[in-house]
Amino acid sequence: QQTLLYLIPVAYLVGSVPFGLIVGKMRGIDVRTAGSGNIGATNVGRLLGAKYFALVFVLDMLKGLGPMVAAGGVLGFVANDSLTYLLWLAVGFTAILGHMFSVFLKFKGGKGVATSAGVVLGLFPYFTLPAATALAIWGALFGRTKIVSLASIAAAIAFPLVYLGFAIAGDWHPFGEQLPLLLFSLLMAAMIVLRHRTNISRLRAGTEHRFGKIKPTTN
Ligand code: NKO
Repeated sequence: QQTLLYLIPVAYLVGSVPFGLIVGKMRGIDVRTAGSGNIGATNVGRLLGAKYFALVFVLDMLKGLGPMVAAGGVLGFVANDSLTYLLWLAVGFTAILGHMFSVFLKFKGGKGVATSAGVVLGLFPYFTLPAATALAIWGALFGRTKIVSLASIAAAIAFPLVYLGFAIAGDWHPFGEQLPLLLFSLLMAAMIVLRHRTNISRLRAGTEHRFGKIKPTTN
């Protein structure tokens, strides 16, 4: 447990590494002042091409997966009580916070979709159904609309709802891992949706970017 406490600030630092910005700079652009102005995989891909989307997505995802697997390894991938689960989840949560409020970017940052996906992957086999559902919704919405933000927001909202649905329909035992996992999923979803505020305004105004097209608006 104590080791997990030490991992929390480490996860924050790892999450803070702005891979989208770094990759953009290596190609001579500041992604914060082009496209949507976001440092995420979507904006880098929008500006530099699909290969760069994949690269930044994987790197940002590893920022979530890495700390989760490290913390899981410390525990032997089994936690015996809610507090230990909370500490384990806190490691992933701080990685996401690092990405969103980076210490290297004056506490600005990304929207947390890829890093959250990494944290969720690191919790396998927990969240298998919510993750599969979120992924399916993401794919279906992106396929139909080509709007990444819309797909991300819908996937993020579906994630805790599916978890809650299955927890209640199945065997609800809040004193093990389920309550920590539910709280974590709700918090993560709320943060992702909040970080998409400017996207939501653009969606409502009908001016949101579709993948492949660049409009010269920032934020
Ligand atoms: O530039 O504001 P923008 O249009 O870039 O970007 C909006 C976008 C920001 O997010 C990203 C990361 C790209 C992630 C693509 C992820 C594809 C698969 C993940 C689906 C599962 C999501 C689950 C969420 C929480 C569990 O949105």
